[in-house]
Formats: sequence, structure tokens, C-alpha cells
Amino acid sequence: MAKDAPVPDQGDANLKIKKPKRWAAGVPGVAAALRMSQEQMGVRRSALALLRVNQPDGFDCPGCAWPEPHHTHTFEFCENGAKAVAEEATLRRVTPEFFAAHSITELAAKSDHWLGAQGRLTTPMYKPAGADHYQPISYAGALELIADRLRGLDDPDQAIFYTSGRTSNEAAFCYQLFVRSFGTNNLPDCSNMCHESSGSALTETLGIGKGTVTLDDLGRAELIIIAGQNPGTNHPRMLTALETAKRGGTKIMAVNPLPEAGLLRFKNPQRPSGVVGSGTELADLFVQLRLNGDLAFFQALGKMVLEADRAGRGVLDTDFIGRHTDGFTAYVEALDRLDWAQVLRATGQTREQLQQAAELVLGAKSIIVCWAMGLTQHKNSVPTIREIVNLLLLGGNIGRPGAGACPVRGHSNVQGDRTMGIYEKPAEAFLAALDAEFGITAPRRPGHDVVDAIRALRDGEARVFIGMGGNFVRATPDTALTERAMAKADLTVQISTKLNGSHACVGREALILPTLGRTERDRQLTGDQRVTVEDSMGMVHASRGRLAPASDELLSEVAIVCELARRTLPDSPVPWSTFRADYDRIRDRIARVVPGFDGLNTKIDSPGGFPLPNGPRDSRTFNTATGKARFTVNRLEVLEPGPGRLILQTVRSHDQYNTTIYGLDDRYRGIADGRRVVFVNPDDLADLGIADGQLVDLISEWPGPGGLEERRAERFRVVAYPTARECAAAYFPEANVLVPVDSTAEISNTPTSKSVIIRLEPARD
Ligand SMILES: Nc1nc2c(c(=O)[nH]1)N[C@H]1C(S)=C(S)[C@@H](COP(=O)(O)OP(=O)(O)OC[C@H]3O[C@@H](n4cnc5c(=O)[nH]c(N)nc54)[C@H](O)[C@@H]3O)O[C@H]1N2
Ligand SMILES: Nc1nc2c(c(=O)[nH]1)N[C@H]1C(S)=C(S)[C@@H](COP(=O)(O)OP(=O)(O)OC[C@H]3O[C@@H](n4cnc5c(=O)[nH]c(N)nc54)[C@H](O)[C@@H]3O)O[C@H]1N2
Ligand SMILES: [Mo]
Repeated sequence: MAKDAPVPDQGDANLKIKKPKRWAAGVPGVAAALRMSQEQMGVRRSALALLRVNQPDGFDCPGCAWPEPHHTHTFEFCENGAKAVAEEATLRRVTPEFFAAHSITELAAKSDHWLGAQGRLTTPMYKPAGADHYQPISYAGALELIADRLRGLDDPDQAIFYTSGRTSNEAAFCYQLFVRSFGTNNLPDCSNMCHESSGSALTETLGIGKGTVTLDDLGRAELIIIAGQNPGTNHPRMLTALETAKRGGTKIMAVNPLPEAGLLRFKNPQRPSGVVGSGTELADLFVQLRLNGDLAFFQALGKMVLEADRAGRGVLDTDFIGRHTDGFTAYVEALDRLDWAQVLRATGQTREQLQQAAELVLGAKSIIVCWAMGLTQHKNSVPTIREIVNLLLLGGNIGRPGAGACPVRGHSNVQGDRTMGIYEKPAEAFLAALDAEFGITAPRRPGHDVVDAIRALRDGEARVFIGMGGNFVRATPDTALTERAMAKADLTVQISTKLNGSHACVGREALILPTLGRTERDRQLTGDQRVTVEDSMGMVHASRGRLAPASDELLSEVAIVCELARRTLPDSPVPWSTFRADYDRIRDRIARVVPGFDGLNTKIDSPGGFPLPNGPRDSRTFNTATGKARFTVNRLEVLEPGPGRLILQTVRSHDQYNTTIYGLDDRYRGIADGRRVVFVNPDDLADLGIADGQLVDLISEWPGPGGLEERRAERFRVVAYPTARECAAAYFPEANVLVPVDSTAEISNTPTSKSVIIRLEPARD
């Protein structure tokens, strides 16, 4: 049993609201991180763990995917990275006695905060059909059982193999190889809910589904636009890069409905001035955009650039446009017809405010645009990101120093997992390479992404669910529907480090397979192993854990996949046991199958790792349908919530990692001891006749096939907050119940977690 239950599951009884902060990080950040580390790990283990984060022979931080500055100098301190390490390296344990004491029904009523705080999973656990308790099972027994159920399916497409983005390249490569050898492309991943829209838009327009900048480029840019991202909380180390850029003269524009503290001012705890002074002012311009106004915003900027060029300011890179792009004329014609009234409505800006933003663009010879979830989780996310590309192309801002597209990725290896083939719609070239290397025949039918996987479970078409990390039931939209869908499965399997809501939402049979985390030593037959990961900017490097594993019973993710594959596919031509024994042998194969990885086993010895080739960045080579970078024409539609309605976005607090809730505070936004809050502009509250501090239900409205569907999230405290007009915000995952499963982005099929139409009703007693 966990030594103590340190987190009372008491709801928001002690909720406190203070004034939002105007700056990020600094001493309170250091103090918060150290407190959490020492509570979870003790002083000695904290020091051991934290000194090895992102060091040449250490482990890759399990926090975000922001790149490390060359992996050389001492620990680049980041409050939220330290929390992620503490969460994994905790000394608390969830043992079989814990599961004997708590039924699944009981666990299902607990919050993810409480569940995560119980500690690390230590033992494989099995829930037989009809039982309400997990019971211990041997690892071999558990794997045998899964293999048996998989082999018993009528069709491999009845199984779903989910991946979250912490899985190493080696584990991901083996996992997709196993799944495809088994016969399906049902490989949904967290990317489907995250940067899928970026991947879709960039692949189409630039020929690569990734960003086109390096960390050094940030310092060389004359302007960095940060749209739909909250780096102070979610990529704290990015603030250091921004501060450095700023000191070198780079201008910064923040585009966001919320005045996020980290975008406004940064106090660097690693600099004396960050400890005592007022810090560095980051944003030169804060554009307080209406939710989902970005497509209109980037079109307006494009139009103003074209107008300035016509006025003789010579701001277009005509040579680049002529040589490397197509679609320019159609783009210009479309912008000639741009409807300003619509632009002003969509953005919530005045023409003068937009002109101010355009002046920053016009004054900059090199521009980087950074973005994250604020841009990717809307119906029109793919067209919105195409508009970013349009703007960049106008000034030739691709493939030159200090310029480019910078989608800032979330999970620490989500980009690497995709590179390794975790994808439901793999390219033919990748499958052909797998077939040739291993003598398998990979299936060619596209598989299910996250949303389609939920539908397949709901409709009884999928019968087995396996989750490689993550928290599928909480991270996905439409919580109530997803829970019902999951409960229909014959078998649900979670490969996890920590307990979460998905362990309490089970199929007829269920298994928990506890696994090693990044920080832990991974010993196999040939000795200690390391793995590799790819950061947000396409740098690949090694990661080696040193801490003693949380329990002797843990298997690495690589071991789990290889053992499962061996048992499920006894005739497989893949040398699974060799792979498990020596990860170098997996890397030999990655080197032969995945472009850019040749010589992987040697290359990973270089400190800081090596960059993957990137056509647009390295040589202005565009692997698109036409071989050119593509201007596109995108339709501007204004999202109208309707009378008495608001547009709700679901965001992360400063004290969580996705569905892992570290604590109940959101320091920068002034929230303490609670999460069921909804941020609303005070003028909107006045219009709606709702008081600051009132308790309300949030009701989303969605035109479903059978008429207007309503989804309700009960008892949220209203917080009057300086967000853009008509725009509300509540925390993910509490608000996921409001996001309809069918409300997804065009093309990328990403749930629209940042534009949910809601109304507020006084809470019922
Ligand atoms: N500590 C910590 N670090 C993390 C994570 C975490 O949970 N905790 N999660 C990781 C993951 S997986 C990811 S994907 C990233 C997420 O990183 P972010 O994308 O920064 O995360 P969100 O909290 O979703 O914040 C979205 C931001 O976009 C703004 N926004 C919302 N809608 C719009 C819009 O329509 N237009 C514009 N311009 N802005 C908008 C919001 O106000 C908010 O500032 O962080 C990663 N890093
Ligand atoms: N409403 C709304 N929904 C969203 C979002 C949003 O902004 N709004 N954001 C979306 C985004 S961007 C993302 S990326 C997804 C995240 O979706 P997921 O990746 O599925 O969710 P996480 O909360 O990151 O997963 C946490 C769990 O991962 C397990 N874990 C941690 N480390 C490891 C490891 O090393 N190995 C293994 N095997 N398991 C590990 C732990 O058991 C932990 O409980 O959520 C999406 N959902
Ligand atoms: Mo993400």
C-alpha cells in the first residue's frame, strides 16, 4: 500500500483566487520545484536525478520536447522539468496490497491527482472477467494472456495499439514493427490530439511534417511570433532561448486570448537579475486575439505585407517566391478579396492594432513563427497553419538562418515516435522499407487514429485496446462516451509507470503492465542499455537512466514489446530476443529503414546528438506534390458562438503534465487549491448576468445527427479574468467531457479542444 495517501481527494473546498502574475519563473519556480522533488524523492535522490537531466551521459528530460542547448553545460533549470522527474522518480509505490484494498469502482471515483500521487506501479496486475479488483499476475502470464487474446481475434484490425509520446525510438520502432507484423495499422497516438494539424499542413505545403528551425535560429531571428502557446508553463526552457534572443535585439510578438505570464516577462533564475530584478520584458507586442481568430490574423498580415510591397517597400522575397514556390498568384487574388469586416470580427482586433502587428512583420528580415495547441485544436487548424506558411513564404522565411516554422512539440519523444512509424497512415515508402528489411508484409489499409479508435470501440468493431503509456480515457474528448466505449472492449491493457484514470476504466478483462521510466537503469542480457529520442527541432540524442528501478518486476518498454511479439507471432522472422538483449541491434535496423538514421549507433556517441536531415531547412528542397513550397488559399469562416454563448478553450494549468496533476495550483493565473474553474471576461459576465465567483455548470452544444446534443460539466467556479471577449477557458482534462467526439479538425481529425461552444447555467444544488 502507498505509504501514506498524501493527497486528500476533497475537490475544490479550499479554492483561492488571486491576481494573475505578470511574469514567469524566477525564485518561486525554483522553490516550487525543489519542494516537490524532495517530497517525492528525498534530498539525495533528488540531487542525483536532477543533476543528470539533459546531460551528455544522462537521461532526456521526460518533460517537454524543447531542445537542449548542446547538452553541455550544467543543468538548465526548469521548474516543470523538475516536477516531471520527481513525478517519475518518486519513492511512493502502488503495490498489490493497494489493489486489494481498492476496488476498480472505487478507483474510478478518484481524481487523476489522487491516483497519480499514489506512486509508481510495481507489479503486473490482472482483472479477470466479472471481477472488480485487480490481482497480481506474473509478467510471463500477462504477456501470454495478451498474445492469446490477440491471436483469438477474427481480424487484426480489431485491436488498437495506442502510443503516448514518451516512448523511446527503440521501443516505438519495435512496437510498430510488431503491430504491422501482426497485421494492422491501428496505431493511434497522442499526436492525433496534439500537433497532427501541424503535420498535415506542413507536409502538404513544405513537404515535411516538422518544423524548419534549429535552436540557434531563434537567436538569429529579427522577429519571433508566438501564437497559441504558453511557454512559461509548458516549455519553460524556451523562455531562456527567448531571453537570449531578446538581448540580441530580436522582437517578440505574442498572439493569445490570455495574457500568459511567461509571454510577458521572464525572470531567469540562472541570472542574478532574474533573482532580484524585474526580469526581461519578452513580448514587444501582445495581440489579444479572439479564440480561433488566427486564420484571419495571418491572412490580414499577409494582405498588409502585399499592400506594403505594392506601395514600394520591397518586402517580398520575389526571387524565393519565383524559384521555390507555387500558388502565389491565386493567393494574392484571394487576399485581394479579403473581407475586413470578417477579419475584425474573427480576430477581435481593430485595423490599427492589426497594422501595428504588420509593422513588426514588415520590419523584420527574418521571422520565426512558433505555435502549439492554441493553433492545432480547432476545426480550421490545418488551414490556419497553412496561412502561417503563406506568411513565411512571402518573405522567403524558410531555409535561411533565423527564419522558419516552429511547431513546438509536446511530449518529449512524440516527434521521434512518428519518425519511427507510429502512424495510422504510413507512407508506402516506409512500409516497403519495413517489408524489405524484415521479410514481412505490412498491411496497406490505413488504421484508426484516436477519434476513429474511440468510434471503433464504441461500435464494437475494436475488441482489444493496448496503451503504450498515456492516459487514453482522460486525454481523449467526450469522456463519458469514451468511457462507455472502452468498457465494451474484451481486453484493455495499459503499459504504464503511474496509476491514472485509464486503469480504472476497463474492458471485460484488463491488465496493467508496469514499466521503467526514463530516469531508471535498463539492464538487459548484454548489459545496461540506452535509448534515443528526437526533440522538437529534429535533434536525435541518447538517453540513459541511472536510478534503481522502482521495482524488480518492471520490464522496459522494449522488453515488453519484444516478449509480446515473440509470443503472439511465434513464426515471426524478426529476431525479437536479440532486439531485447541489445538495443544496438534495434538501432542497426532503424539505420537501415528510417531515412537520416544511417550510422545511428556511432552518431549517438556525439555529445548533444545529431540533426536529422530537413529538406526545407537544409537546402530549400520541398518534397511536396509539385516539388515546390506551396502557397494555399484558405476560406475564412468566423466562429460565432451565438447569443448568450461563449467559446471555451481547454488549457493546462502550471501544475500538471497533461492528465498528470502535480498539484492544484495555477500560480501564474492566480489559482490556488482547485481546478474546477472557468475563466471569463468580466464584460461577458456582466452581459450574461453571472457573478464573479458564482458556481455554474458548463454546457456544450453540438449539432449531432439526432439534433442538438448537450454535454454538461458540473460545478465550476467562475473567475473574472482578462481573457479576450467571448472566450472562456477551463482546464483539461476536467472539461474534456464537453468536447464532442465528432467535433474534429478538417483533414487532421484532431479534437477541437480549443473551440467548444458553451453556455453557463447556475449550478443546481
Ligand atoms: N509542464 C507541462 N509541460 C507540458 C505539458 C504539460 O501539460 N505540462 N504538455 C506537453 C504537451 S503534450 C504539449 S502538446 C504542450 C502544450 O503546450 P501549449 O500549447 O502551450 O498548452 P496549452 O495549455 O494547451 O496552451 C495553449 C495556449 O494557446 C492559447 N490559445 C488557445 N486557443 C487559442 C487560439 O485560438 N489562438 C491563439 N492564438 N491562442 C490560443 C491559450 O490561451 C494557451 O496560452 O506542452 C507540453 N509541455
Ligand atoms: N481537452 C483537451 N484534451 C487534450 C489536450 C488539450 O489541450 N485539451 N491536449 C492533448 C494533447 S496535446 C496530448 S499530447 C494528449 C496527451 O495524452 P496522453 O499522452 O495519453 O496523456 P498523458 O497525460 O501525457 O499520459 C500520462 C500517463 O503516461 C504514463 N507514463 C508516463 N511516463 C511513461 C513512460 O515513460 N512509459 C510509459 N509506458 N508510460 C508512461 C503514466 O502512467 C501517466 O499516467 O492529450 C490531449 N488531450
Ligand atoms: Mo501534446
